[in-house]
Amino acid sequence: MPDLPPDPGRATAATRAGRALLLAAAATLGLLAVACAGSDGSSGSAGTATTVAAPRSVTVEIVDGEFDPRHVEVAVGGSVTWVNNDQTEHMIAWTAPNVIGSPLIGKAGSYTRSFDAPGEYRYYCSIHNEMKGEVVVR
Ligand SMILES: [Cu+2]
Repeated sequence: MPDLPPDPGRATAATRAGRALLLAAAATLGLLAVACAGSDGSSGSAGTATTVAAPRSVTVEIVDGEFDPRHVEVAVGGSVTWVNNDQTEHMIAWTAPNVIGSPLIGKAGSYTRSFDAPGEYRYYCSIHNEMKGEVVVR
């Protein structure tokens, strides 16, 4: 035969208050956890959205006496390959920084250079000086 507490109404109210506090605390912790997860996720995606990563490798076609595309971007440590789809030979020379250019690139030939430092690398064809291009490394 169960004994009732001396003051059931008061005990119940206290128990309810305690449960409400616990629920509020749990809800707050839960919201904080969700908020943290949300901010972590959004900061990651915001970072990739504002700075689109440059590709690791890029191909530039040489056709009709032009570099196509003339402007390319590549990641630091990445490489650019020039493919000669023209009928004549071409040869890449660098304006700055001053580095050795390519050997002669014959018909259907190609030349690949990797870039280890960020910067703007301008080049031209040492046979046809009007042919110009640029590689941005970032
Ligand atoms: Cu040329």
